[in-house]
Amino acid sequence: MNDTFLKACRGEAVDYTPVWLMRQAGRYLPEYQAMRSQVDFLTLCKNPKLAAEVTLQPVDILGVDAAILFSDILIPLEVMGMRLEFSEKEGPVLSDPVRNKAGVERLEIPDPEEDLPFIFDTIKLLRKELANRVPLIGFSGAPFTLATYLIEGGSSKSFVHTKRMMFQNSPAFHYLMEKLSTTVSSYLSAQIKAGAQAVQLFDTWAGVLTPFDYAKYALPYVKRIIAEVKKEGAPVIYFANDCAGILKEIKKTGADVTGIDWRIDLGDGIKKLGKKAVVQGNLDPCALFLPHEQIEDRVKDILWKGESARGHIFNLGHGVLPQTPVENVIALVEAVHTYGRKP
Ligand code: 1CP
Repeated sequence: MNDTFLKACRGEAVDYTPVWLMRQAGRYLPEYQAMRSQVDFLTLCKNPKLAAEVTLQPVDILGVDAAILFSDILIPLEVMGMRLEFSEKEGPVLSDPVRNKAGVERLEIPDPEEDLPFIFDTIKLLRKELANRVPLIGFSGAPFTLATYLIEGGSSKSFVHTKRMMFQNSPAFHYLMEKLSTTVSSYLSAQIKAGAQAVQLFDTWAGVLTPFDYAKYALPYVKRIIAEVKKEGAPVIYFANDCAGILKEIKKTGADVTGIDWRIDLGDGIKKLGKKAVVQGNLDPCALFLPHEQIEDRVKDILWKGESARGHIFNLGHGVLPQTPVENVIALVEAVHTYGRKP
């Protein structure tokens, strides 16, 4: 069994630096595109057989050291009572955004196993199909990031509705964060009970907050979720995109592993988190457009810097972009496996 990834999460000694990639399943893979030409995105997420197939594609094609459940962070918002659509152009659209107390009150706290059975069926099917080849990672959006989608009604640039609600209607905002935190805790715990061997909390938009506001409006909920989910015994990874300005606060999350985006030098990130930290990251996803030798140089640099932490899991600093050439992603994984061998 390849448990290198799980050992690295726990800060244990490993033979080589393990690697997996955020968004390793998806549009850059022709095999994924073939599947998507047959079914729409939400149908794919809700069909355990197809979702499991798409989850396994990068494991077979790239030879990564972990699989990540194919789903989306917005899926649980549907069973909280929101109408969710993915439009080809605009991305996710949530109708009737939540902008006040009444909106928060309407949201239901789901019973994950009861309301999202396909998630747990997919996890169980994947554990069977993986047969311990590599560990399976489950995931959820972190409450602040989920709140931005609920409040904005989709993607955003300025997050003006989110911050306005945060500042002008703090009680309603905190009430929303409470409901989301309860949902995320039970959702991640249920994923681990069903067979997920590690879980990642994606806080994609946490970096739009000032350090003060991150500490006040987001961090307490992240801490609470991580403390709760850790009781299940599986490692918890916390990834905040654009984390450089808030790393001092992120140090307090209690996560087993901290994901780092590419905007900060990995060595500097480790200095801020302390040498006891286990880190994940942080190649710029656009570095995959470089020639192979230059990808290798950047891999070596990141591997070398990762050595100063208690543990390092190689990853990109954010998700694989749809335009990425597959052969470069394969070359990346090979380079990590070649140069990440421990003497
Ligand atoms: O057209 C398509 O096929 C849909 C594209 C797609 C895919 C492949 C979306 C729509 N989601 C996903 C899968 C997905 N999303 C995974 C699968 C597992 C893997 O990594 O291989 C994961 C973990 C996510 C998580 C996710 N969804 C995040 C957090 C991670 C990140 O990238 O920051 C976020 C923010 C979303 C929202 C989302 N889902 C999809 C879109 C277009 C968006 C909007 C992004 C935005 O607001 O800019």
